[in-house]
This record gives sequence, C-alpha cells and structure tokens, in this order.
Amino acid sequence: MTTVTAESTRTFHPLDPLTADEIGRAWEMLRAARSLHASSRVISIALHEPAKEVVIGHQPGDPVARAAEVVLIDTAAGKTYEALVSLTDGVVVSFTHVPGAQPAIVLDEFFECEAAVRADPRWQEAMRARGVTDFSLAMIDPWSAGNFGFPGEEGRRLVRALTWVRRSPSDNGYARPVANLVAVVDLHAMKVVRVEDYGVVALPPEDANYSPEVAGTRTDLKPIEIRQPEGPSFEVNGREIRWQRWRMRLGFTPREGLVLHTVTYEDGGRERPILYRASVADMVVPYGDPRPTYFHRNAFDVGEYGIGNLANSLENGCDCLGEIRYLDAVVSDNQGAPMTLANAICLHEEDCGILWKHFDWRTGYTEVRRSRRLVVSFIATVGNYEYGFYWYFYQDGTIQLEVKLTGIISNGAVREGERPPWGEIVAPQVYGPIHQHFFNVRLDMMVDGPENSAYEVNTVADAPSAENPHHNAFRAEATLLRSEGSAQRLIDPLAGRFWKIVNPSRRNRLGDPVGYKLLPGENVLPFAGPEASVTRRAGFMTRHFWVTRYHPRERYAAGDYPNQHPGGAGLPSYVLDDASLENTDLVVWYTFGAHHVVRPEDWPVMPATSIGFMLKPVGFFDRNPALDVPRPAHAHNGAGCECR
Ligand SMILES: [Cu+2]
Repeated sequence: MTTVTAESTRTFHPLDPLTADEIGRAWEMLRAARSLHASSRVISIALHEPAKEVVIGHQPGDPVARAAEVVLIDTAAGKTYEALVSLTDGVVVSFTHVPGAQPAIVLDEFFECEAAVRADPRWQEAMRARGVTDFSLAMIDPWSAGNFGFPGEEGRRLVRALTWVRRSPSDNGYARPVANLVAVVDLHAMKVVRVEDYGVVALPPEDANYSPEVAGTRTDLKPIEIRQPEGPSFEVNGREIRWQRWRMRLGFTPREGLVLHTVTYEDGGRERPILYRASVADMVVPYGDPRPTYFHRNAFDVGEYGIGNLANSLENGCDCLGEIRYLDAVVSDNQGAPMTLANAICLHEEDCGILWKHFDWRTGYTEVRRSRRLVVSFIATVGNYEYGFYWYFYQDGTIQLEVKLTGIISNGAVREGERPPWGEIVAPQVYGPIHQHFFNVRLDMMVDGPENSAYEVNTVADAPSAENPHHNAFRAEATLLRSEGSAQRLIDPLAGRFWKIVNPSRRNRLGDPVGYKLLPGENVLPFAGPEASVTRRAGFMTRHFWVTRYHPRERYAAGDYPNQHPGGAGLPSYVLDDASLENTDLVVWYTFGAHHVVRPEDWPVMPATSIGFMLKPVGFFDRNPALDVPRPAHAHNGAGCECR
C-alpha cells in the first residue's frame, strides 16, 4: 500500500533527484518489506536513473516511474545490500546481498569510530605517553584501510584511524599530529582491533590557527561589488538551467555530488546535445611515504567517502560572489531519514575577460566582446581537505571543469631536525608527505546524437622531402580509436595531443563530422609502482584518457565498491571485452592528477590550487558561435554607451 501525498503526484522529470519525501518513503517501504532492524546502516538513497531511451524520449507531462537505489549495511551480520525500490509501484523490486563489498565510510561511522578509539585503553596509554591526558581534545580521522593482504583483515569493515590533538576546543587540531600511532578499527563491531604504536614523538610546538584574531587582517582592501541590477541571465526551472544557448539539468548524488545531465547548446533553433551525463566518477590520493603511519594513506574521496554527502552549505559573498542562485541537495542520513544540504549547488555568472576582439588598424574600426561564463559549483570537505568543483559554460561552446584544492594538508609530526625524504617540513616539527590527487571524470558523450567515434590527434613534423624542402612542414594527424583496448591513452603535450569525439553521421557545412575535443590541462602519472596496492585498486589513474562503450552498470572509475577492494575493478575491468567504439554510444573517462609537493605556504591552510580540463567544439559549429554576443555596455559612465 502506498500513501499518495502532494509530493507523489507532482510532475517529475525522469532525472529529478529524489525529494526528501521520496527518500523517506523509500526507506520506510524497504524497512517494512525486509523487516530491517536497528543494526542497519544506510549508506545512500539515490535516484535510480531511468534508461537513456526513456530520458531522451521524455516529453513534459509524460508519466515518470520513480525509483530509489539504496545501499545499506547490516552491521550485525557484516553484510552489504543493494535494494531497488519502486516509489511509483510501492514495491521493493530487488534486495541483493553484495558479497565482499565495503561501501563508503559514512558520517555516523566517523563519529562512532572517534568515540570508540577515545575510549580504548591501549590508545589512551599511547596518548598519555605523549603527554596528552584530555582525550576530549583528540580528533581521530577514519582513514580508509586500503587492502594490503594483511592477515585477519579480509571480510572485516576496517579503517586505520589517525589522531591529532587540539589544544582547546576551538584550536586547529591538525596543527598537532600524533606521530607513529594507528588505531585499526572494525566499523561493524565498532571496536578497536589493535593499536599500533611505533614510538613516541613530541607534539609539534606551534599552534596553526588562521582566524583573523590570530592571523591579523590587512586594511588596504577596497570593496568590490558584483552587481546585476536586472538579475542573472540564467533561468532556473526546477532542476533545469537555461543560460545563453546552454540548457542542462542538475542532478546530485551522495557519492558524486553534482551531476550534469543532458547538456545541450541551441544552434539555429535546434537543441544540439553534447553531454548526456557528466560527473566526478572517482578520485584517489596516493601518498609517497612508505612508513607505517603513511603508506596506507590512499583516500578514494568519491568511492570511499562520498563527496555528495560531504558537500558544504555555501554562503553568498563568501563561497560565491555576485547574483547567486542556489539549489539544495537532499541525501539521506545513516538511519534512512532525508537530510537536506541547503545551498549545496551554486549558480552564478562571471565576467571572464575578453571573448574576442579585432582592431582594424587601417580604418580604426574595432569590435570587442566580453566573455561571460556560467559557473555551476559545489564544495566538499573530506576530513582535512576541501575540494571545490567548478563547471564553466562559455558563450563560444566551451565547457570547462576546474577543481580547486584547498583546506589542510595531511601531515605528521617529526623530531626536531628530522627531514624525511618523502616530503617537506611546513612548520616546526610538522611534516607534509608528497602526494598526488587523481580525479576521474566520466563524460557520457552525446555529440549531436548518441552515436559517436573517438580520435586521438597528434601533431607531427613532416620528414624533409621534395615536398618539404624548407623543413618547416608539420600537420595534425587524427587516429581513430577503434576499440576499448586501443582507447587507453596518455597525455603528450609535446605532440600537442588532444582527443576528439565526433558524430560521423552529422556534418558541418565544410563536410566534416561535427565534434568536441578534450583538451588536457596540467597532468601527471602516478609514482606508486605497478605492483602497489593503490595502483591495482585505482587502475583508472594509470591512463589519462579512456573510452568505453556505454553500459548502464559502468558508472565508477574504480568500480562500485573501492573501499578495501583488492583491485582490478572499474575501468580496467570495463575494457576487458575490448568493445568496438566506432559510431556507437561512447563514454569518455578522463583522469587528471594534481601533483603535490607541499610548501610552507600550504600551511596552516592551503591557498586554493586548481586543475582541470576543457571540452571545446571542433567543427561542431560552422563558425565562431559567439559573434552575436552584444557589444559591452560601459558600466561606469551610466550612459549605456557601447565600447567602440
Ligand atoms: Cu594535496
């Protein structure tokens, strides 16, 4: 039996995220149908996205089947379950035990784990040995355990918890890492399995607070105001956004955070699709220090923690500046109740310098245009680190993803004068190990239609010949990536390498297939060896550009359950069948790595650093699509006179 509420009769788009009401109903139905009890911990409740054909064929007003995907653990039995609940039919469609799966570590576990470690006599003894007696000031972060094949670990839900200590309740605790101490915690039993103590090192001597009361405030900054007196140029209609020629829907999942759906650009009255779906499909942060309290630091922040669940509530004038519109995100708490993350997604416009210009120096005639971009963003805090994800849409058809990394570096304490070779000293007796942040973005491409092909484009120099007598010739050469086996590529900036996704059956006015290219930005390869646990578990980071044939179950770069997984899941397994990629439904997976040799300037809180990539039209349009952007109006003279 289902209760019909106002919520359940409203008109949905098939990609609308679950409402709070739907999340609550999904859990109630599941709990009742399966007699689930108090030992259940809800990991996530998210929209079950309908099949692509359903979404693409959807017309406003069509009936929409709503369903929820639930992941939960039974802590008493130590088992993980996946459920599919039909909200439309009021039935539990499936309920499946997933053997060996350890889903993401969730907030309740953060807090319960901290309490369990604090109460453990072995940990307390280790803390006393370091001169700490007020255990309430300890911060114990549940670092994912990884999978190193250690005896007794298989099948248990574990974390390797690390400790820091505040000097007072409002102190920045990350200033005082407790060196050489790891608490291995079983999260199902919520018991400390063992405490590993590799020897006492004194807590670092200095505070590292960054409030203005401590850091001071410079006084020479004049106000800046971003004013849009007539409001923003975008429209928000439910989860659909329209801005300039762009149109998209904004989803949000507990795992990936912001999801872009059905991104199109209107061209000559036609809605031309570019992306069916885009999201950050996983990330991993391998650290380079081999010692006992560092080697396991390999956080998969998406698959092991969930950047959606950890999204910030953003504040106007602080996180975003200008004429802002926000969308809330609704996730579930760990008891299955809906939890609203207010202002999780930020929408605003930015002036972005010059769009195009030419000054005719013979006649003095000038045309110049300002570039405006739409910014769609969210920020997640994962323990000590912040990740800001900014999708930009430009008037010339460019899409960009910029990830901003900030927050507090993962660190350790060292003895006075000690300088470990695997990192840098950032403050007296505070050490930051070298590490990398690898992000993988899943781009379900739909360039002017679902059937696409992928090419790698390298620029090569011609050999000297009768045709090239002055040795100056060079050309761009495109190579078709025929199958998944050949579509696992690395960047090559010295070859000007990029990749393009084209629609072979749609031609521009020059007779060429329309396309979009992926332009890599800064990037790097992992330094962890090929046999390292993290390399096996994050196979996606060993190649920058992957293409797979669309499969609805292939959603995450490191597989469905990377936490404690022994390795091989995700992209390396998706490409095993070497499926043909010609003129078919393609998914591009791009890996980009931020290489972080820490600096004293990253302390105590690190200035945002950024990394990302762009998607640019290549023959998608017949010419510069932004010629019709109006001349800028002088904002400062009030006369509205145009720049000439
Ligand atoms: Cu870093």
